[in-house]
Amino acid sequence: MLKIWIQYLYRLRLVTSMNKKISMLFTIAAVAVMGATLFGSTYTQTQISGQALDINKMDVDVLSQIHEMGGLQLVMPQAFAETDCGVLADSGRNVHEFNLTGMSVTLPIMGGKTYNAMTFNGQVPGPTLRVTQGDVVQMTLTIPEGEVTGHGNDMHASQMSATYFDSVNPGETSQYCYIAESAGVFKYHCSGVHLAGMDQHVLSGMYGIAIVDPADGYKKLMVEKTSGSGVIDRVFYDADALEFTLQYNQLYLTEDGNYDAVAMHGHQNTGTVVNGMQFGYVPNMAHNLLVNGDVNKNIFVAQPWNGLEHKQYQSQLLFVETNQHVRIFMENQGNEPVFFHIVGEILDRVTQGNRVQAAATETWLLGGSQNMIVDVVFDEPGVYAAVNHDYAALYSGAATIFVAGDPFGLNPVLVEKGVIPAPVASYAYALGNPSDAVPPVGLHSIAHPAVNIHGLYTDEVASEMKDNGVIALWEVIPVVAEMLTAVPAE
Ligand SMILES: [Cu+2]
Repeated sequence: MLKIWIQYLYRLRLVTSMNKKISMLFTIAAVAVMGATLFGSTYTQTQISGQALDINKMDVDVLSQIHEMGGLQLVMPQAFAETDCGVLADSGRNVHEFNLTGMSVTLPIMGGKTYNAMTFNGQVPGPTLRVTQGDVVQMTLTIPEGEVTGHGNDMHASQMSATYFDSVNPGETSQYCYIAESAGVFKYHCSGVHLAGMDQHVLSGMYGIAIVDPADGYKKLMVEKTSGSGVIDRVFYDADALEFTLQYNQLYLTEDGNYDAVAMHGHQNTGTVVNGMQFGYVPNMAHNLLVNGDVNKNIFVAQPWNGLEHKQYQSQLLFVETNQHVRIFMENQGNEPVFFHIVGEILDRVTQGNRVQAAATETWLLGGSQNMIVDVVFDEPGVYAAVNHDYAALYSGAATIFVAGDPFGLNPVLVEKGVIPAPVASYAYALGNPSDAVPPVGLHSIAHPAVNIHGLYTDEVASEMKDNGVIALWEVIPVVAEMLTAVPAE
């Protein structure tokens, strides 16, 4: 297959420029021969004869390896506008029902205030949809009676006329279906009321992502290492990875928490949010206690969501193991660019759609409504800040803390105090990872050791998660704190 593709590519190039190329080669050869005759020469035979690309002499193995690693394939996805839910439901493909409810709610912002949010299902971002390339998505949008405005829904994973996702009035339900033809991360968002107010609805919270796993799965990850000066020693990681989602956006708000269109048009944001919150993934009191021995001794410069009273909004950290394949699904939902960088790490691979864009790069730029998958391995135990390296964004909320391994040497303490039965490879085994940064399980997911309730959720959403067994850390932390501070029995 690969060979056919190469031959095709070769033929295409050759045929389109055949005549021009041949005459050019003759010219080069003629000049070379003339030069060699006149001056005595160092030209090789190959140079003199102007030998062209020979498919049989190419290192097909190398190309095959590039292909294996997710390298460039010149394959255009077919445009597909199938929307008949009945036909698609009986097509033999897997069908995923994706039910969204448009609702306006009040949600907190940093600093103890609230804002008038617009949401899908009472959470910001909306639920993450995960399907496999070729699956059918059946999207149903319901707007409850009494909702203040109509809403629409545009899923970028679809390829169909915008007329299908026109707005839905309060008290009504609408549905469309499509085949997720292209793999990658894709935004979905409210399209306003016949496009009017789309900016307000999206920037107030009506956005989310669909992850479309490639039909043939994810590729293993190659990280280039050295085993000596000038000696490359590549390391390969299995396609299975611990996965996270990070969605960037901004808030544009008036003093009383309403959408500020003037601020938006002037690109003067109120704050930068990651998964809906400013500084949502920084240490909290439990981390203060574990690391500093005191709930009130802050580890990080800004801990705005610190305190049990914040419940689902209390900031949480992202825990990974060292030497573990980590995959981050990212979307820029906002109006400003994201210069994604992990302080202390290098982005081992950047993929957009299902095509590798870069490897071993320090920062990657995401424009508005653009996505990427970042594969990274944290080599050393430590604390790493994933930031938007636009300083205005970084200092207004776009700093997300990853903790790899056991950088604080807590294992002996946690085991001794009975918090964990045995040493662990990451603190996720003791505290879990925040639910809003954990995507649904896909083709090559490593299961998170535990998940805690964290996110810009209404109390109803948080309570439903609790009923489904997701850990409410605000209830667990006091117990852990007691274990840690208890005086050992005589
Ligand atoms: Cu809307």
